[in-house]
Amino acid sequence: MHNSCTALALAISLASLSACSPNNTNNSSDKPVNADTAPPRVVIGTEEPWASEAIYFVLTDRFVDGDKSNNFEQQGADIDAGQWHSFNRHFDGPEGRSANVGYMGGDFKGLLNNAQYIQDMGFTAVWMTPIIDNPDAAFNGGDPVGYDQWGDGGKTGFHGYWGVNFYTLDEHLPSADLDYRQLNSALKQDFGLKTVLDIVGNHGSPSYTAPRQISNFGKLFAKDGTLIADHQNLHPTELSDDQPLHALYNRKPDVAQLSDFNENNPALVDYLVGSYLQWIDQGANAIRIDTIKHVPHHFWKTVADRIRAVHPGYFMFGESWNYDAAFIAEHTKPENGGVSVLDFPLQKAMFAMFGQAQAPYSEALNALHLNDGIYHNVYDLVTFYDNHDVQRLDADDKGFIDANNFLFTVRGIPQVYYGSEMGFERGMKEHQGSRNYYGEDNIKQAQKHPIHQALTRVAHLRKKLPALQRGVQVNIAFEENTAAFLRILETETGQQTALVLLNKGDSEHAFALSGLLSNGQWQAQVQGGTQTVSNHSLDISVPAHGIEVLVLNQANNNPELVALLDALATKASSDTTGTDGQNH
Ligand SMILES: [Ca+2]
Ligand SMILES: [Ca+2]
Ligand SMILES: [Ca+2]
Repeated sequence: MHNSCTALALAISLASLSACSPNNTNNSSDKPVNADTAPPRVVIGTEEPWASEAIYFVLTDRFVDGDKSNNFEQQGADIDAGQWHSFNRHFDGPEGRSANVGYMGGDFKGLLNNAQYIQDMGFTAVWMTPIIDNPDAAFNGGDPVGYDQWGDGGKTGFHGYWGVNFYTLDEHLPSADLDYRQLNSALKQDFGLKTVLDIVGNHGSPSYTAPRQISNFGKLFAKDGTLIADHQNLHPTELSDDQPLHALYNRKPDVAQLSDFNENNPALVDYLVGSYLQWIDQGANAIRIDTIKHVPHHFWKTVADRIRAVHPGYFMFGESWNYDAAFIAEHTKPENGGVSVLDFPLQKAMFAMFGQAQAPYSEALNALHLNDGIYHNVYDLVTFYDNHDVQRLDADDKGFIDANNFLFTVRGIPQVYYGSEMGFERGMKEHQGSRNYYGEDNIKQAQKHPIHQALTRVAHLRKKLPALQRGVQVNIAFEENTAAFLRILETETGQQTALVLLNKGDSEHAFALSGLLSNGQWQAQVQGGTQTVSNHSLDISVPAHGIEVLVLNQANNNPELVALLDALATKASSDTTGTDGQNH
């Protein structure tokens, strides 16, 4: 077994070594061509099936309202003279801007009605915000929220992260003829879209600091509707061990005024795991874990083990909102559950490279972690330049085009936040409009937008090229405005190397590449035609804010590159000794 892996397995990580087993064959149809000659080495970043996906992330309530009958516009209007109603809680900001912390009508129907739009851009998966039942009113405690004003007071659970019943869909999402199972089924069968379930394990709803408890805030219900926990609007330190309804909660505050779950209570673990398994059974293909760092590793290890006991190899990634790679990488270790993470350190670098700062491409080098083994497998990380938590990318159209060209070619599984295909609410933070309602008018506009056009091009390139999905990344040069790197995939069933050339400058750039390139006929994916590499060098120009991807469908023959790959293999092999031996 070691011999077949020797070659390469990557400086990356130990997980990949198991993929080198000769018995591990993959018959998927997206394999590169040229399978005639069995190569002596195996070079692959990851065999994780999710590496082939590209994820479009929607805040479901803010995407498209496809069914007015589930908007519940009068919800909460009967409480305290209507001040805690849940629908359309609007804030005006400066310069015509606005934000909203109420429900705005987006639902499963609106998502399904626009699935073709998502598929056409080149995405293969949709991540939706949590689908579970949230409180039926705005929160009447906490710090008041306003435009650009952080707080939960007056905010609703439109985002889904304030669960009160983890087994029931929030009433704003389904339609009479479209529940979660039906949505998943239709997205897959008709549009080839997988789904990511967003789960919470850290907390329920806002649960204390209110003048009085209203609606279902602070409560937790079982699948059959039985009340199983109630914070009773008490500060966590005031909860009592003598009150059974307090047993599922921790005794100290954690995030905001949210009820913090007691991860050491087996009943709590059973409750949550049971709900996750229920939704997976209804068709969720992967899980994104909210606030993962706010619950100890042992909890996630238990959750992952129990899910994978039923669904072997199930892919999960967590939101550990931190820019220290060593910190967030802890989640990726098998002993902590083997959960991939959203790549916040690379997000920070992308924000700097493609936003107002226009930092050089070299900014990314410290965040890529290609060969240092910090992450269990760096190729499994979910990469993004913005989402609902962070400020939207503050860039002009060219910056967004540059960002997408990088995101869809660099290592990792790309995730794009709804609306970024047209620079929607660019530069905005939460409560400044970053989560505003998108709607079909914007979807129509987006299809004519230059960001959308360039995104579609590069997303389809990634979809077509296995090397961009799972190939080992070898950097050639990361400069001020240009980057050049290889993505190398050599397996027993075929070989493909992609040379990625990026230019975020305002003028055409003439790349003069020598070294690391293998001789042969490379196919230019953007400009078209064939480029012949001889003497391991290539001269080629890439337009301003442009991209070229050249593909070689044969084993690499460049001595310098082959030596480099072999050196990485030796390192991976020695790293393996004594650390993870039971897997080999
Ligand atoms: Ca609706
Ligand atoms: Ca609700
Ligand atoms: Ca916690």
